[in-house]
Amino acid sequence: MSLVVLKLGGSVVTDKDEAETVDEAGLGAAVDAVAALAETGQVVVVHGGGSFGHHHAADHGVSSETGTYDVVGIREINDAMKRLNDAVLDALAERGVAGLPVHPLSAGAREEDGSLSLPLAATETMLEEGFVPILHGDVIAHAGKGATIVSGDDLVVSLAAGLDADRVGLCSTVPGVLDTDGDVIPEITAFEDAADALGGSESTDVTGGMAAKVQKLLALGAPAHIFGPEGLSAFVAGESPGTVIRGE
Ligand code: IP8
Repeated sequence: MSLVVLKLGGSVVTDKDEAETVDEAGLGAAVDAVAALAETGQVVVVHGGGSFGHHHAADHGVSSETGTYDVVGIREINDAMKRLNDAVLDALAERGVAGLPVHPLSAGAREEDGSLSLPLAATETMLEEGFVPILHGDVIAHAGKGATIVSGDDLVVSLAAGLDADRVGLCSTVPGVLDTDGDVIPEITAFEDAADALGGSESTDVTGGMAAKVQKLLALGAPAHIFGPEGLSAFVAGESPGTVIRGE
């Protein structure tokens, strides 16, 4: 059975300008897509932080680089993400999809060099038993730093590699990887295909933005599609909306 890992960007499922506010229309369209994928195969969903995780993280000065030992702050960030996770699970349940939460804070950790270790037994067994595991960007224990933020994108890479996914989808508010004219690049098979637009490989660690994302997705064994909400139904149909990233 084919396995899809789908990331729902925080800006797709929440209203980024209003604290802890779900974007009902965006979430509705996203969970419709998850329901359609779940009908024909296995699917793992990861959602981002949007207006739930990010301002709590900023309030406590926590990022993917800067950690904290403040347990109140760690819990505030994690609790906010669990509230968003609940909203996603509820919306799925309304469509008859058997989603179950996997909270990264309690499931994984980061090593000193920042690499993510995410044991997959829970996710794998849920899939085998017909559930849809729903993970999310989170705060996570980090060796030597207390706890830092793990983004949904990092979780997607780890899940897709560890579960040997057949396809990966990253739905955010950008329609794909854009070239220097602002047009979507249909396919990237090597970093050089998009180096001009992404600012070169040397900037990947600093920006942590699209360049870093493309580098990580190129290393996967499965095609990864980056698209906006308008591309969701095409992705579900097995088409190639936005940019497809295919490593060699
Ligand atoms: O929105 C970040 O996840 P992302 C999650 O996928 C938190 O980067 C807790 C800010």
